[in-house]
Amino acid sequence: MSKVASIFDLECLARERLPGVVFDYIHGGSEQQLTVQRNLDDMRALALRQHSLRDVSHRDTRVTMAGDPARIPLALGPTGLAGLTWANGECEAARAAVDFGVPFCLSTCSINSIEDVAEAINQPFWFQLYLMKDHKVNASLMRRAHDASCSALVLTIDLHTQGKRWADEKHGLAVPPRLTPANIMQMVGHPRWLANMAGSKRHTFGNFEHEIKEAGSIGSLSKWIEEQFDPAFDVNTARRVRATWQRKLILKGVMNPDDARTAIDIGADAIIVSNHGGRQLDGAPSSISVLPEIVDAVGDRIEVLFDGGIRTGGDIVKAIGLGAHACLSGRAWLYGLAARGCKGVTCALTLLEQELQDCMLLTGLDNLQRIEPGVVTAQPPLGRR
Ligand code: HOC
Repeated sequence: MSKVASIFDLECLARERLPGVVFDYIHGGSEQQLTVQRNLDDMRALALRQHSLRDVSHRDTRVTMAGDPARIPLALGPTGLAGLTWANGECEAARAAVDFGVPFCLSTCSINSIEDVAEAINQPFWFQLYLMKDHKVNASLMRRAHDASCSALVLTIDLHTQGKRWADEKHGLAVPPRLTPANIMQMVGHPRWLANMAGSKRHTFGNFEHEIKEAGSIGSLSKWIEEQFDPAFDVNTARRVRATWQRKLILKGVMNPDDARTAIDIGADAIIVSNHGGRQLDGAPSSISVLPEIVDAVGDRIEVLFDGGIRTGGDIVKAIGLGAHACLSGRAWLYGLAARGCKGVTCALTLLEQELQDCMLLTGLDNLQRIEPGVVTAQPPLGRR
């Protein structure tokens, strides 16, 4: 088995192992993928300034995220269809997260259901909610998350429609994947994936099997989302969710100071600065570029979490250095899951932790919550004044 040195290696393994229809879904973004690229480019463009004459033999990376302990400041962010990359993928990823000691967030659009994950880990986890037009479905999902002891509800606010992912449209992405001649060729060409998927408990959206009649086989995903998801979702809807859900509430998809202040106003416990990994509004700025102004706007009145372009431990330091309390990542762990299941997720987390430790050693940090200004900067311009 090839040696994995970075998240980028896991990405390559995922690309090799998955049929194109599945890999393109997890890897891609909307339209021209401008925002996907910005998340990566802007993160890379930041510089880390070192302080070397410091004793950093003791380093503390622990933090609490929305009240839950995390061994490193990173939670596994919600990602749709993870269970199409590996049999029972959401349960496998949740197990890896629990064993490692970081929060796991299950997507509404997962293959394993809320109950599957609760049974697999027997520990609290986070549940991400998309609001449907049918309020009965929303109420039922919240009730089920509550009954499964979910400690936090992550309410995604940026999916009034699904960003158009051109690759998914060309593949005719459906759930379960549609058996077109091209897709059959791809699947047959990936026998390890095919054999593994045969062991899957489910092949469609586990959370909707009893909620939405046609959820057993969804022909066109984007059409289904248009039909089911609620474009009327506004601040009053978010207030109603707050009134219903008594545990921690996190608003995901905050990209401007106004929405951040509204989150405080409605009584959310945390926000996630996120452009949905560049999968929604193509052309949106990178999440890292808007983080400082959002942090300035809300101060420490709410926990500010960050998502968007985390591929190394140094990226976590960058986000925290610019004011985030902690981070979430989607693709980094998904590549691990797609490459090697539960072990691959553990591998992704271990790599990120090692890189985080190295970055702390080399920048002179013993505690991430006390990063002084100036550690994370724009790359200084070349040349003398
Ligand atoms: C496959 C379900 O987070 C994504 C999801 C949201 C879209 C829901 C569709 O693909 O970015």
